[in-house]
Amino acid sequence: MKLRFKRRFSQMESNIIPFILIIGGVFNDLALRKMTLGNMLYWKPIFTNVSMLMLISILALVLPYRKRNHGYVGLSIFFGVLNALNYLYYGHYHSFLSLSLVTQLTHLRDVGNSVIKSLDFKVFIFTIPTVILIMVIRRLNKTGYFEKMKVCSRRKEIQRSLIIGIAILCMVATTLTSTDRSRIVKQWNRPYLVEQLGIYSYTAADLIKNMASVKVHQIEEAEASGMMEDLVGGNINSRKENEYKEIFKGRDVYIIHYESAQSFAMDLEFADGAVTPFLNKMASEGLFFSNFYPQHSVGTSSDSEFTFNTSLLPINNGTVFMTHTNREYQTLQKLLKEKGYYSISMHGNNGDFWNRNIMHRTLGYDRFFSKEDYIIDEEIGLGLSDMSFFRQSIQKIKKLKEEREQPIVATLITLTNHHPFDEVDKYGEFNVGYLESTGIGNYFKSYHYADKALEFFVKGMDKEGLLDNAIIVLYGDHHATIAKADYEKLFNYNEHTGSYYSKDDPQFIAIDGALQKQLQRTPFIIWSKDQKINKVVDTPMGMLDVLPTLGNMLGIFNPYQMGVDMMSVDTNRVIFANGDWVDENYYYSAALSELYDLDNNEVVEDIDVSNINESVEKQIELSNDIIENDLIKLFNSILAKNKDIRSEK
Ligand code: GP9
Ligand code: MN
Repeated sequence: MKLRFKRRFSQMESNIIPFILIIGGVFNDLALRKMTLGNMLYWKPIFTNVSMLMLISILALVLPYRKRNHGYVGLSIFFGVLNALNYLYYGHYHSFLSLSLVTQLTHLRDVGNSVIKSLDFKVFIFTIPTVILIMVIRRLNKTGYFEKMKVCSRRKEIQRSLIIGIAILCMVATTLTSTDRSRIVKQWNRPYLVEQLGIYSYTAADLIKNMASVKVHQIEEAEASGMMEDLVGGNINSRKENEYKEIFKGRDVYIIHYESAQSFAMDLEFADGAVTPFLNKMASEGLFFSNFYPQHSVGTSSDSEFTFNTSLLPINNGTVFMTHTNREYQTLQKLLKEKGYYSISMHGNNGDFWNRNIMHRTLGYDRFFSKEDYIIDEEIGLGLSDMSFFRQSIQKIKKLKEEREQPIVATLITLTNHHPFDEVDKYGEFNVGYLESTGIGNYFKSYHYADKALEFFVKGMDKEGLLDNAIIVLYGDHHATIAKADYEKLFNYNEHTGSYYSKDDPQFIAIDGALQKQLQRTPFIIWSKDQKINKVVDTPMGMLDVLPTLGNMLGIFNPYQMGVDMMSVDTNRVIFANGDWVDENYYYSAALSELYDLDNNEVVEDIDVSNINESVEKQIELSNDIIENDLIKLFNSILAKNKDIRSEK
């Protein structure tokens, strides 16, 4: 027994460096999951990490013995950087990095600045394992440890790491549920994969999927045709006449893509008044969807533009605007152009941001006015200030209307109200009381500026007589990635004591589950000067439902839409690209596999939602398949072929 222990110990001793490397890698994953997803001590990811780190550490074993420590240090640095980048990315996008995002590098450079500006110094935690490893190697070098160590045969060491690593992986694999397996293949729910399997297994799975450039799954023509027939048939059969049909037909359509505008702030007032007084006025005068979710994924602004125009979900392993511009989509722009509209988009940032120069053509816009089409007389944040953007855009629209008889549809994409909201000296005065100098307080200052710019635009357009036969369609494109600690400040301030409730105070409001999801809602308003429709709709609505709803009012119909006409339903389920969903009563978090009651934000255990989850996954898959496999183009070609065959008979 003693001899065996001695042998075991000397084996451990001769592997102290890889042992410290693996412990350090596990520590980094624990820290990452604790600081992002919140949960940490769960056995599956820990075991999976040990096996993955063991298998990856073989890379150092192939080096000559005296170079191995460099290899171990290099791997340790890689693990630290991988976790640190994921930690920073999660803070901005509430998801984890994917190789597919590499195509977004141009875009990430700019957003990267705002991520760096909000750099959280906890990120340096991920350097600790490497520092310790280097110190131990230095120490052992001094004692001549590596010279004295008996070098085992490389083949044996590699064999041992392979056997143990694969054995642990197989053991974990036997515990995977069907949901786990399906999510590993699809990978649109990254937080779930990291939570269940740890960052190293998720990264390896992502690498394999992207390197193999595996499509969601290849589809035979017959299968594709069947799927599309069901979708189109379902849309045609479920189409219901309602009083809003063609109510705005032929009017000019001004679409405001309202950057980072969240609905919760519309109810807030401070010493200087409401955060968004003009937006609130528009909501009270128009058709206001007060329970609206933009359904964006990692593509944020561009996802919202995509879903608004196509009534398809964003993909979750990348961004359509960057990687799927060469597909055929049926869009609002194309459908209105068939009715004689001239279609333009306008934005005060570089045209290559989010690849808009390319993707706006794919969406069917006739003209895209980007930064180079404007006089950059005032910059705030990522580009031209909203006030200047709107002032110049009114003149461009006025000129277009003078030159053209036809109705126009114009999408104006705002920019100033963008993370990290730190140019408070340029937003104008707006006192936010106890929230002064906080991230959320700066957001309200920035939002208040954007509200003033919006007011300037609407009044400026009206002064030019451009609103008499028009509608304004406004949507908040996504939430503003406000830190949870900031939301807690807003909800847990005790104005009697001038201090904040502590987390164990019974009055403390935790920002999680359904409340966190509902805070991410954004406004959706269809407004007209004549207040033709003046109503609040609180049925849950997603960006998917915009084209069906607005299209009915404009007299257009998209047979490939995946949303519903909100004016024809009194119940609805909003689904998200990561498998989450929300309806009138519940919010389901796919990452946590938890169901929350919307009334009290409590977790509900006694309701089986597996059927709903299955149907949600089918809808996500259908949307992904349509995009990945270009099924609209395929189906249109099948229809054209059948038409030719019919006409030959
Ligand atoms: C960039 C602007 C903001 O031009 O649309 O993009 P976002 O960072 O919100 O996706
Ligand atoms: Mn945006």
